[in-house]
Amino acid sequence: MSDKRPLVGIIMGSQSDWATMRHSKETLDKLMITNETLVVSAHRTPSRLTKYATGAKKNGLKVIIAGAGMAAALPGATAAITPIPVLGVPMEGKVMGGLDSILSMVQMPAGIPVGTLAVGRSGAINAAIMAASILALSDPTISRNLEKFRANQTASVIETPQN
Ligand code: RP5
Repeated sequence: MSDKRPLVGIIMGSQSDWATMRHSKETLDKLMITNETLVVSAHRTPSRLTKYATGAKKNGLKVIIAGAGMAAALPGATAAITPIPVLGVPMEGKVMGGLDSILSMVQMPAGIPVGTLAVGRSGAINAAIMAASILALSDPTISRNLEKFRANQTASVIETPQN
């Protein structure tokens, strides 16, 4: 790891989001990027969210990945408190596969952006890679790890489909 303190915070609105959000953690771990995880809900635990987001910058976090479903307020509410980049991961849900969640994250009012990724596992993985890209701008070790990760991914794509 390039730093002992977590550089990326992975937060989620519920334990039920972990099955998706663990992909963010697994991807950051592969990239050797220090991270921490926390269940925190904009609706159910607003004080926990305020404490976490208020302290995020001084605690050394550089990016927050926030996963949530339904009326997915967590990324936006986090971005309202902290100036560090917030990447939103919408959960797949019962309303048109997660359309409710993605719109809750994408439709932020001007001035408080949330970088919103795809619904579900792809979004969770891409949020981690996007966090790595942001960190790589100022961290040569993460930059090298990210280049290796992408080269390995490219090398793993077969040309001929297999049965
Ligand atoms: C959201 O409500 C959470 O992010 C979760 O995706 C959804 C449902 O939560 P549970 O009822 O499963 O705890 O706040």
